Amino acid sequence: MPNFSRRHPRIPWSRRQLLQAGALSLGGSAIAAGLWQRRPSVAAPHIPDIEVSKESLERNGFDPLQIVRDFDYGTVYYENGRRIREFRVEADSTVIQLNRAIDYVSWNLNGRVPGPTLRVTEGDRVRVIFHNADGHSHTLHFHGTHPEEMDGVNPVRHGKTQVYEFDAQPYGIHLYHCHIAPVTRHVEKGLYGLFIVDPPGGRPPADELVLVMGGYDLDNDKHNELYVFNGIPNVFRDRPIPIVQNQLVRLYVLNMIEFDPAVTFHIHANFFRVYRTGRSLTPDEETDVITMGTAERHILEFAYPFTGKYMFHPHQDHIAELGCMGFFDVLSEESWQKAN
Ligand SMILES: [Cu+2]
Repeated sequence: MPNFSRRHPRIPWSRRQLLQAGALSLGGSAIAAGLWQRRPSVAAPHIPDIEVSKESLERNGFDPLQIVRDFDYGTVYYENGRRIREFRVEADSTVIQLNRAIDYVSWNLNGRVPGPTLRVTEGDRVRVIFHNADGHSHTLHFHGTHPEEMDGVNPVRHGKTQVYEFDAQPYGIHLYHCHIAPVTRHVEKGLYGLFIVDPPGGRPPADELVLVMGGYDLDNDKHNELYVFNGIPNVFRDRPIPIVQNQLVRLYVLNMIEFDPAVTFHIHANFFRVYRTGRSLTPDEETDVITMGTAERHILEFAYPFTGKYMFHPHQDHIAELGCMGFFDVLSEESWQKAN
């Protein structure tokens, strides 16, 4: 069982460190955005009293809040002067409690939805040892550039192991997911995750967060009944993500919602800079709502000039009302230090 008491987010970069690194430049534009809202633009979710208890999260075996700052860099080896990052990923089925009323059989990777956030640097050799402990056949199909035999579309049957090995390229924020038909079913049930390829020189220091949007089609009718950030509905509505005032946040956001052609991602009371697919070191645009088709993902950077609790959600408000809803809890540096 995970020990939740130890799973507070790490102490982020101090404001001084960020200033030194030149990473704090957003405050002015964020204030200028002037989007302070006295009332939330989205009505309170209409599903009554369905929050997941701490006990349920422990039973599920993963905590969405812990996933927010959990990056798997693999085991590092050097072969012929080449850096190898080796990952172990196992597919299986587990029952997860989505809320007080609903248990759901998820198909997942390393016991969690989304699967582990695999993180490498461009040019690394990536070796993923994929074991399928589930009764159904599954695969891992990575986005990025690689040869055909590493494309992850050939079934890995129950009890079998497949090694996927390729060079990490190009840098950006990518993903992996199962590619067994019907892919909608295999993805909807939880077989997906982020694959971050850092640029060779890295990015400026920031408090880095992961949010993966998903949907659950509970009755197999090709419509989602519940929506989530990091696997569980409304979990960040009930337990906001703590961040620090005026500190640069780098958000890695992925849309893995099947059946809905596209969703948006919106944050309250602020603007963010968009690095589309993470394929650039300079922002492509600045906005407060961005449209993402399935499998689209972006890096969003922002800093909150005011303390307080601020919503984030898709602006398809019915999707937000069905579980894809969260808050950032913006703390002063002083209260952050006290809380940690
Ligand atoms: Cu699958």
